[in-house]
Parts: sequence; C-alpha cells; structure tokens
Amino acid sequence: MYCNGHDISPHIQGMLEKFFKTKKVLWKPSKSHIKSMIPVDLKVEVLSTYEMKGVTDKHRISRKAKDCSGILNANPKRKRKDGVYVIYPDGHTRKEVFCDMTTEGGGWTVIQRRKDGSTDFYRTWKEYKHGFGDPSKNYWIGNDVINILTNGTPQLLRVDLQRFNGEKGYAKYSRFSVDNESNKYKLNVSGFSGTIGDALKYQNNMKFTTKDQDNDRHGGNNCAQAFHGAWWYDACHGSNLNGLYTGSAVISSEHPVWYYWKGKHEALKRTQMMIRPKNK
Ligand SMILES: [Ca+2]
Repeated sequence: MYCNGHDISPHIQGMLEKFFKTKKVLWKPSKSHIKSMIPVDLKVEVLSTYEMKGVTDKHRISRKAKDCSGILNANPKRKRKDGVYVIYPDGHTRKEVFCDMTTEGGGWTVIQRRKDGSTDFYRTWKEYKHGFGDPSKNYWIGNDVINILTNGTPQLLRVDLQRFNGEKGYAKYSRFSVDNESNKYKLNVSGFSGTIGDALKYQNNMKFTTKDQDNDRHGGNNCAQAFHGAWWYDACHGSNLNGLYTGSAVISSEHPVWYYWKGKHEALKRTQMMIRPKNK
C-alpha cells in the first residue's frame, strides 16, 4: 500500500481499516514470540504503527525559502541551475530574484544585475527601496530586501564584472550588510579579496543617495544627479554600478564603473552583485 503526500495522513487509519476489511491479507509477525503446539485464534488489531512509502514534494518544502541559499539547501538538485526563483525574505512577502546556483557551489541571491541597456537605473528613492527591473535581465532587488537579508545572518558579498573586451573579474567581501531605511540604508562592508580592487572601501559607512534624496558627503551637489546613478556615495565614488549604461567602454564616471580595477572610469558591459550566508 502506498500513501503519497503528507496532506492525507489523518485519513490513513481509515484507509487501512477499509483495506483490511475488504481484502484478504497475508502477514507475518515481525517481533513476536508467540509459540503454540495447537491451533489458536488470534484477534489482531492494527494500532498506530504504519510503514509509509511515498515521495516528498521538494517544491513545497522550499516554497518559503528566504533566499537562494535556502532554496538550494532544501533541494540540492538545484545546483548549477541558475535562473529566476521565488523567495520570501521576510517569511511571507513573495519576491522574484535571480539565483546563481553555480559559482563556488551556488546559493547566491543576486541583488544587482546589469547585462544590457534595456532597464533604466536612474530612479527614485522609492524605486530603489522596493526594487525594479526584470530578474532575468537587469534589476535591483530593493533596499528593504537587502536590509532584511543582511541583518541577522552574516553575509558574504560577491561582485562580478565584465569589460566590453570580455575580460572578467570579481571582488568578494567577507562582511556585508545594509542598514534599514531610517538609517538611510547605510553600507557596512569589509574583508575584501579578489581581482578587481576594493572599490567599495571608499563607499563604506555611507548612506544611500538617489536623484531625489541627497544623503552623500558632497556639500554642493547630489552625487546621484552628478553621476546619473544611485549608490552609497561619499563625495562621490570609486564605483558606480547603477550608473548610465552605455554600449561601449567609454571612459566617464557617470557610467557603471569600478575605478580600482584598471585605475580608470571605464564603462562596464556586465555587473552583478550577489549575497550568500557566510555559514551556509
Ligand atoms: Ca550632497
């Protein structure tokens, strides 16, 4: 007898009783010491121990995962299957995100992604708060989600970049968190390693600034307006990954740039920022 799924368990006793009443059953006692030299009648009652055979629905288990690491932990078969998944960062609010299930064993939740110029990143405080774009192409996950995911569980940050000539590089930070909105999503980042230089060091401890909310340390200007982006600007930046996308390696600091890689403000072709719990 096979009972698939976990929703029907309250009915198993009824199903078994019906089964035993309507079918002839041959069985062997497995833990019995009954011995008799003469025929005896035994009255058998099925109490409460049943052997269950069935399958577990992994999709259901992982349905409320708070991040991509949770999805991968619940279902290791997702390894190397990069793509758009649904997470519940606060336990109940649905969010579509891109999961990198490949890099260094996978389980990375992508928080920023740019691969072409089809999505406008010159947006307002509110838009950066809630997130925007298409997770399969270009998007910002949202500052509230970044805050939720990075507070409570220590996170790694990995930044992957690609130049227009095809060259790739990365930066990893062993500590990354973003404060809540009342602290203006202040950036806390440290523990750099990688191949592209530490271009977040200068932005560390800075608040987030958008074109309509100036929290930077540049007295005269709004850095988001000056550099066509939204970032943890100081006065103003050594990296500007939400800057104006352009189709070639233009040297100009309003584009998506990471100055410390090549020591110049060269517009990048692809950018990706992603996070994963430090102890997965
Ligand atoms: Ca300013």
